[in-house]
Amino acid sequence: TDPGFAVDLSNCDREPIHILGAVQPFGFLIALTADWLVARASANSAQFIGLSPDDMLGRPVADIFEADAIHALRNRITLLRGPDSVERLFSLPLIKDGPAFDVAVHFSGPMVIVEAEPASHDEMEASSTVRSMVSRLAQAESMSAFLRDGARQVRALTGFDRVMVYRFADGGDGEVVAEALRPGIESFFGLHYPASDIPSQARALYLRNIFRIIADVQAQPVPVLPALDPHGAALDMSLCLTRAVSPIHIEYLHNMGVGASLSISIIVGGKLWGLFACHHYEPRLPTFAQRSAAELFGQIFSMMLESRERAETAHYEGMARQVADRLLSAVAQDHDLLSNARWLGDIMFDTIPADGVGVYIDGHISLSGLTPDEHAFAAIVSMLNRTAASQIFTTDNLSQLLPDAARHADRAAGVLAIPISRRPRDYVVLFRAEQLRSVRWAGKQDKHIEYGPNGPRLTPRKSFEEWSELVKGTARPFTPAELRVAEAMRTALLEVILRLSDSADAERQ
Ligand code: BLA
Repeated sequence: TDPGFAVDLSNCDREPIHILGAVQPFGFLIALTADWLVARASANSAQFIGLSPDDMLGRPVADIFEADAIHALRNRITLLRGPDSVERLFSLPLIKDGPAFDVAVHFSGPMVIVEAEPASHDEMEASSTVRSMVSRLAQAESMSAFLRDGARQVRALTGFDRVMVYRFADGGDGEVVAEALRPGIESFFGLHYPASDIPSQARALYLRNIFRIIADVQAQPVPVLPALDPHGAALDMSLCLTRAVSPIHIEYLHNMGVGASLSISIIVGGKLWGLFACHHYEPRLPTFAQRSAAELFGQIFSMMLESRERAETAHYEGMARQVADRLLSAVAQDHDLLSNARWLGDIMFDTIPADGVGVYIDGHISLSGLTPDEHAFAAIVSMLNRTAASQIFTTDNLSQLLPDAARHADRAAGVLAIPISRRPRDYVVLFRAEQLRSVRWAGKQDKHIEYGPNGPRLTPRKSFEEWSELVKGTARPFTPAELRVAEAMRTALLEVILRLSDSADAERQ
């Protein structure tokens, strides 16, 4: 990387967080060449094994670790599967007459990376702990209960003060969709943050390495020596458990008054769905066994979430078909219903949540819920006639198309329009209010805090303000699933309307 590259708020998606070259002080790291010579060591190694990097660099690891330890490490390395796997060993004595360590090994390119921290001698059985966590989750009745129980389980396991389920939207911004808290701390539930708070390189890394801990936000990172190998390359620490994290992110945590942070990736369908994001207001390092269990829990939680989402989609599609059928048979019996906005809203809002509905038929207007007034609605209809009159039309920011619509964004920023005649003219239109309307920061002002060099931008409150700025005038977008439902309703409506006009024709003849 360019040594003159300074990270600031405008370029932090370019910060090379996988090669920052330091570990956190709770453990140490040794990098071995393919022939098991020590190529790198973290500057704090003497604190753990009495040997400094100078004592070790260039020497065969057989001179340093006990034969049994080397044997155990070699065995584990043969178990590594795929480029992104990490193996763990518990309570392993590394040096003669020395203490035991909890150890992780993995490959970074051709190098074997050994990370170790004093053994916690935690007798916890990760698999049975996780099994009981999972069995509770399986009983959750709704998606929101499932997410909340997930947060509670992670809090029970790790002891962190705050455990959030943070979910990414398509644009990369995110929302706290569930939370478990130590009593007495401010809730972040329902708050939104801009995509920039977890920049793209961090997201890419979190897909490969699903667990990270910052055990003490105040702790000084410890360099891994030498920083560059003879070819000038830095050590890729993507998969390290002790990786010291981005100073920008540390500043964020510091500004929030957080002492320790832990996060676990939630991956659904190969994509980063979200994170368990956890804060503690003191430094905190769960044991190696607890961290391993939390990581395993994250993987199982992700799989359960994926299958729940699939079941939810199937249920939703079934419900949508029923709604279309109900619409069809009700309107066939009483076609005045079609121009009754209130009735249409009642029937449609369960499957396509919206704040208001308008109908335009033969020049007559009917409105219900949060909508523009008649005059503005007529302007929307004429815009629809000019644009995509024979197809379903959506926007999450109407004022981009109709500048006048900015006036009523608080009522109708998003539009889903279903044409209900073959020629342009008649529509059922669903409206969504600006999303800010329903989201407000609830908490008290931040308590007094000394901000880092980038100032209060790096706080959740400022993040939330930034997100608010970004989404001003926009509604929560209509999803592809909702569009499919709208399509089914359109087919149903067209069918009745055709039948009605056929019978009207028949009467005339
Ligand atoms: C990483 N940012 C993160 C992580 C979270 C957040 C959860 C994962 C690392 C961890 O476990 O702590 C974001 N944390 C939040 C948010 C809340 C929270 C939104 O608690 C809300 C309550 N961060 C910024 C800005 C930049 C930035 C403006 O806010 C850059 C301009 C950078 N965030 C940043 C970087 C990382 C990060 C670089 C990666 C840290 C690493 O893994 O090295």
